[in-house]
Amino acid sequence: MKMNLNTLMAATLLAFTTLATTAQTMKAADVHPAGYPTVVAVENMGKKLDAATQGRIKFQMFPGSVLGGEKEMIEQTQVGAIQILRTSLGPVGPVVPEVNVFNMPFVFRDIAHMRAVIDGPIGQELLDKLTASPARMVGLAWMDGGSRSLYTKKPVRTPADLKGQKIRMMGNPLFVDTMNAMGGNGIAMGYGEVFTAIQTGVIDGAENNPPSLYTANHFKAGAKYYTQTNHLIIPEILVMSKVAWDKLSPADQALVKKSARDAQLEQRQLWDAAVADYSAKLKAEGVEFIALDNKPFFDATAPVRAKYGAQFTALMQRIADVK
Ligand code: GTR
Repeated sequence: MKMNLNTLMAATLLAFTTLATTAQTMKAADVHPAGYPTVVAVENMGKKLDAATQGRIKFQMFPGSVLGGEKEMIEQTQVGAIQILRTSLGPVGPVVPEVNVFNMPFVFRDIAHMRAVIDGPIGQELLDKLTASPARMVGLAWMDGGSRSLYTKKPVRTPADLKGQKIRMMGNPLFVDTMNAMGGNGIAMGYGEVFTAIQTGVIDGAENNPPSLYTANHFKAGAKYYTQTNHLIIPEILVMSKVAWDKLSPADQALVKKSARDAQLEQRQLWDAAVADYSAKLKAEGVEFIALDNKPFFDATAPVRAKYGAQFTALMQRIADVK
């Protein structure tokens, strides 16, 4: 059948309209600077999506907290001002309480255990719970945030050493309770305020993984002792604003999910290299790594697991059963 000119024009117009309505340049945000494993993995994800969709889906990366702290960025993602957000799961807890199961102290035995859980059915269930919640965010993938340990101006070896020390925690009451149970005084504060707070003595220290401690320069503010408590192993999460998600066709949604999963695996490689690299750099800068048996900190935080874990008993057992 021969297409007449009108049909051809109508078809062309339709194609352009479809393109115009579905093309999206998505703002992607992260508190970490350019070059950080999460930032690189998300940028690469954007490049692959751009190529696979002939430019219909692109990311524009805003690293280094330029769009705000994590709490603010979560809010912007919920309303659709940010389309792609990589955040710690920590500050997502107050918005979606179901995810707090991964935010509990010592809920994972070690990094390998955390990875086995996020890669498996429980990881998918939690992404789905976030998506199904009223938070207006779609859980795309997990990323590695390693394991968090204490860094302070004075050396810490036991919970008793933390007495009277003000330690910055991420904005989630669960973490303030965790620090209080560990022996210190937990203070909730945005990541961007920590440097000055240590420098001016508003706080005595904080807790994080080696890549964050190095790239945020907190050791230069005076926190030179890095005590290997490994009290929190919190996965990072990659989410899309529901506003942006709803504009995608089902095929594009599937493509985004698939590339997010690829980004999860790529970030993991970058992460392992970054932990080794930044740990060496911290030591070279004179940061003292204090190795210790963290059982006293594990025992001290039992009441926190009891309080916040009461609603997750069955799920926590399933997590513990993952080999
Ligand atoms: C980092 C994490 C960030 C942010 C930061 C913090 O480990 O990657 O997303 O949550 O910790 O302590 O605020």
